[in-house]
Amino acid sequence: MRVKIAATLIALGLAATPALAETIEVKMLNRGENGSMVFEPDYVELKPGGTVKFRVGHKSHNAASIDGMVPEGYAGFKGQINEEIEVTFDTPGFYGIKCSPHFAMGMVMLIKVGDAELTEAFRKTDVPGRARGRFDAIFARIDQPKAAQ
Ligand SMILES: [Cu+2]
Repeated sequence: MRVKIAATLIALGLAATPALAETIEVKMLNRGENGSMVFEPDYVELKPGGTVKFRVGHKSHNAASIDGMVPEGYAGFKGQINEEIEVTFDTPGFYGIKCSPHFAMGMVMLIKVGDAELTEAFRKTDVPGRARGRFDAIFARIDQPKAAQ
């Protein structure tokens, strides 16, 4: 019995190894806590090698990276409508994500990978008005902890 418990503890220890990559689920929704046409959550922080799984909450959405809002040299990705995709992020930096058909309605989110600085150029990337409003709200939330220090 004692041996069995020890073996279980070892197994648990291995499962908790920090190297084990994390996966965070983001839902694509017609309506969420922050209004209509949203990703929920709209801000995710990952370690390099972490994965976001974009889940279909409601139909007619997709997840795609926004040109100009990804680390330099990043190829980008684009899911099909109603497609649940898992995207692994290896390169540190900020990634702006949109739903292609609802970009103009402000359906966007932000992903931070590793240590990254939110540059002025990134903040000012040209996006539709409602997307601008959502991004500015996310940036304000990110900035808040710094201001409180
Ligand atoms: Cu959408």
